[in-house]
Amino acid sequence: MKLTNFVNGKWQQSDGAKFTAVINPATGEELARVQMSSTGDVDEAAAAAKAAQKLWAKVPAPKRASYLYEIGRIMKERKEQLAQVLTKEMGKVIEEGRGEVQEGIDMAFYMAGEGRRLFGETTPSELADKFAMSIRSPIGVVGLITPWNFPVAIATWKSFPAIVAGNTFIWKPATETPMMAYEMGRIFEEAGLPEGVANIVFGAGSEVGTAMIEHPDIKVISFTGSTETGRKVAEAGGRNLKKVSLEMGGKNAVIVMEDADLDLAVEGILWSAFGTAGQRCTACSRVIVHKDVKEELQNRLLEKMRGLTIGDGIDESIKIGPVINKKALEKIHGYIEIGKEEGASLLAGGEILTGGIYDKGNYYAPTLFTDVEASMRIAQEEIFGPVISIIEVDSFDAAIEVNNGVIYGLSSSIYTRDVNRAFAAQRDLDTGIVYINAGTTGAEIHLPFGGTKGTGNGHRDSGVAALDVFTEWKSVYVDFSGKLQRAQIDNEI
Ligand code: UN1
Repeated sequence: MKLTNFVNGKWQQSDGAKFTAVINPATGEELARVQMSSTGDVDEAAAAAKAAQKLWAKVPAPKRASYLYEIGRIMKERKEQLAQVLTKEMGKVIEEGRGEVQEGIDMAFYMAGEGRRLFGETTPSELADKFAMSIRSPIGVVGLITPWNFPVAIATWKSFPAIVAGNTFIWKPATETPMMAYEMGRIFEEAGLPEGVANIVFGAGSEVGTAMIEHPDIKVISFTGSTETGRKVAEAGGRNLKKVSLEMGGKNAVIVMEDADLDLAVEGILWSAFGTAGQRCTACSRVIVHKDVKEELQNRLLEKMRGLTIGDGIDESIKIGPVINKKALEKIHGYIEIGKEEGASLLAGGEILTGGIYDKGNYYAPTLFTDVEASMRIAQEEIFGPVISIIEVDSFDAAIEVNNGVIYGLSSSIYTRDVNRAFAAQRDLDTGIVYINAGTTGAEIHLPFGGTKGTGNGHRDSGVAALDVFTEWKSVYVDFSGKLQRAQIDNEI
């Protein structure tokens, strides 16, 4: 299978295009080959998107939304097939593959509803017989750069609000997971989305991403990926006076207080730390535990970890799939070495799995470190793999301080039965998402998604907040007095 760009409603290959392999991380098998596009391909897509946007902006928003209803309907009909492709190219276990596709379906229907809202505001004018309102106006052509860990959901968080608001888009999916983008392109076609509204350009960030950020006709860049790359996107975007929305790393913690329901906490920790093999930006990678329950929590975690099945996630009995590629495997393992050198105690895991299927794919053993100091690198840096670091504290205040003592601020969680502490925590935890008595993952699409500090730059994906990224305010004054009325001069109040 050869994956080529989707531009102006057509699948096309540029002359002399190079291709690269798409590999199933569970088996090492080649699934497809994907085009590595050039700056010229981005130029072509931008021209198509620009022409299409002029017409698309004039389509009534409820009509634009009707395409989203159709896209959602097709995704729902094909949910199982999409989940299978997703699991094969990304590696997450099939149950989570289905969950991610569901997240995209939810986003389609939710944003379709926005077609009949897209609320603006009316405001009294300071002059008589004058009407004032602010409306959400589309921005133009937007560029979407998405990661491999949520190849469908994150793309829908960005593309659906973009189009319902009257923009057209160019989407650069991650090189590791282009098959889901191909599937979505087919769905856009089948839903009858007008040509040029949705464009997909495959390729490397260094070439395609850079070309998008530099392109004068692309007005917004919405990026999800590493903080390192995000910073470069922001710098280049700033130079080009673009609106840049960034969604980046996390170092999310679960806090377990001495009054917590420990069984519940153990389940929440395991699900949010080892789900998606720890490759979520919301993944739990630190457990901040009160000293009185540390031993007990550790023991229960260790016991439950023994029951985790690791393998090819296409098999329903598997709980933890592979990590995305060999480079990720090396990076995770590097952190284990660092943790040991720093003096943390390794209680479980800490190895690249070998033998049988493990030799073909990229499998890392679920890992538990304890006696971790909050300042250690394993407790500060994003590992993006199935690794938990346990940090002991002796008070609620210390737990909050440790939680907030990292450069990231995406998600956090606290287990406590004390309602006062729970409310204090939601106020004091410096993250964009806070969970009380639940793990750090599992954000729902109709709430804003994003984080503080090094996680973002003030914007949010998902929820109604996504419309703030893809619209700008237009203030409209209608003077029906029939005479010249001068604001600030003729109306002393
Ligand atoms: C991500 O890891 O980039 O909240 C997205 C969650 C999912 C989305 C994660 N709904 O864990």
